[in-house]
Amino acid sequence: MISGKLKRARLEDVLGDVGRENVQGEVQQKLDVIANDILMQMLTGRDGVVVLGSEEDERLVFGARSGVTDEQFAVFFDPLDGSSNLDVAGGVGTIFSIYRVEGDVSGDYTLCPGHEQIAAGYFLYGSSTLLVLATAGDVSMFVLDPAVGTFFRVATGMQIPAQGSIYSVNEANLDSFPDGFKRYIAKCHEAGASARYAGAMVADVHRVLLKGGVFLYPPTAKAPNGKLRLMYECNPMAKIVKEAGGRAETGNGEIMDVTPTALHQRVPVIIGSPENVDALLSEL
Ligand code: FBP
Repeated sequence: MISGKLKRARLEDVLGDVGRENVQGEVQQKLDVIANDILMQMLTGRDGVVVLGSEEDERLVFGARSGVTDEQFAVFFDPLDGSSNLDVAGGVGTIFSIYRVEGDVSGDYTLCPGHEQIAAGYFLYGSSTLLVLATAGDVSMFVLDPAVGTFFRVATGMQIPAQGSIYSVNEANLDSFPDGFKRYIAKCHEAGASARYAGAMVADVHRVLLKGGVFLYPPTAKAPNGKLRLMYECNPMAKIVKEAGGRAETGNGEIMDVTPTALHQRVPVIIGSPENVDALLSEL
């Protein structure tokens, strides 16, 4: 449904903003709200989905029927990642993270570290609509065939290349990066590495997953903890890349080791091929 809305966006006049800010202080795009509503409706209606956390909602949302089925889940999601690309038909995505939940959690739920995720994934709405899904020990890719409205698996057991010549970072912030990041990026320049930055984490991490390299969102003067959100951007991407043999760090340890303190907390991000991440960490 979201993929269809995106493809018809300019025809249906659903581009532009809704004139109000979300809890992040970002101006909400119409499609952010549409995607959030679609996911909330779909997920809150499912038995077993007892906790929901969205980038677009200030607080956790509790499913209607906690304690009904043995299989209970908490789902965290970024309904539309890369919102700044919407008006220019650039790559955007939906990111999700799933945890198992024990017992009755009516109204009270403690956020868990990323290592406890049982599954995570993203949909990338690009030249094709695809799903990358990580479960224990496997990363698989599926492509939507719009003719039949079904996702078909096209890859399983995906592995990130050990090393890659791509670095993906918003270099406009370079001056306010910590020195170690500046040194690493200077070495990328010297080595003739390729800079690729779509401005959407889903698109940039997907490229690194397939081609190798590293995606960065370092701390900056403006954002000392970086910009990207732990529960529904960094943890799920970390699980996917790590299940595929990569690394996912904050600069002070693994992303998935971070004990969450808030639904919308931010952490610095260093995600990618093990050799590239090691090379960067050695500069920090
Ligand atoms: P949202 O669009 O979900 O708010 O995501 C944040 C994001 O767009 C990431 O996808 C992307 O990596 C980053 O912000 C780009 O930030 P910047 O414009 O500062 O480089």
